[in-house]
Amino acid sequence: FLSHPNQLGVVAVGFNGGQMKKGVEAAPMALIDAGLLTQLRDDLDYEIHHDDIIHYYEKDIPAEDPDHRNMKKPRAVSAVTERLSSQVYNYAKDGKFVLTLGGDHSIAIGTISGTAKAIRERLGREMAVIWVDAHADLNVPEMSPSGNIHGMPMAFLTRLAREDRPDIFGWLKDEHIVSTRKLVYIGLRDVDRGEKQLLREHGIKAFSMHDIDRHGIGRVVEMALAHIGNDTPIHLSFDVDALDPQWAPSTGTPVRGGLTLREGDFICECVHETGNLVAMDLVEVNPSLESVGAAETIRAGCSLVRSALGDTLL
Ligand code: HAR
Ligand code: MN
Ligand code: MN
Ligand code: MN
Repeated sequence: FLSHPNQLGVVAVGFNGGQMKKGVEAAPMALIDAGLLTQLRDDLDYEIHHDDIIHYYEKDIPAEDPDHRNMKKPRAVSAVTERLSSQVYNYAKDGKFVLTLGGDHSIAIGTISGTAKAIRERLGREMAVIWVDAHADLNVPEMSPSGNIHGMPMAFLTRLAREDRPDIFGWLKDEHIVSTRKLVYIGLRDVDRGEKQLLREHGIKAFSMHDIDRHGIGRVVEMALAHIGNDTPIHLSFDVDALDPQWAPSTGTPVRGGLTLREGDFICECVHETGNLVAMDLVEVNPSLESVGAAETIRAGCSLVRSALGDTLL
């Protein structure tokens, strides 16, 4: 589905407004300083298109941003993701692979809407999303226990949550939306009550850690890809907290009992092997948390991205 499979558009998003902990905005810098883009260029032969800017979107962030429908910083997240959506769209509409380095997971509202729109225009097709995470990030604002928007992106992207105000996600149009039938979760283990109900009601495909223990990661990835179908463009949104804190301790909401780094890499490798991957997000690396584990978390993040881009396969 990529007209230029060797061309990589990179967006570095230093945004933390979808949750309350400082530090996640430093992740893109840390990942790039660790050599990620150099590795992709020199070892994997990608031609990198990057403005060499870490975007903090200061000018887009409003001074006044009171809560709305239980959402914290709704205008900031909306403005940043609206901008990000068009950055991602611009790469994807040219047929480049788009890699976005977050930032907290609220930025997926921007990345996924941008790829979905480009894929619709360019190929006339609906895209699928593989969401690898300890969390479902499917909360409708009113049912969110925290009000943090990084726990809500998939609700807005599927229209389970909707808001018409143009400054609070009203800019999301039909062309940005993903069908609940084309969404697959892997790695879930901390899902809120209301989210479980939505997963059931809408028959959303979800593989929890329990499923991975039961069937093994190989069978789970096979089932996830079978659900999507073998002729569908895929956007992979990888929250580093899907990994067990043993491999990725430096993240805002760690949950024990997660994926090994090898299982995370394996998911990425299998998605790469489909040949259908058109975009990837890596989010929620927070180098300021668990200072001992920061370097390890960053290395894990680099490994996941390299795996999704075809390293580690012979
Ligand atoms: N479900 C909880 C909430 O809505 C926690 C979600 C957040 N954590 C994340 N997202 N890192 O994956 O607040
Ligand atoms: Mn997440
Ligand atoms: Mn998470
Ligand atoms: Mn919880």
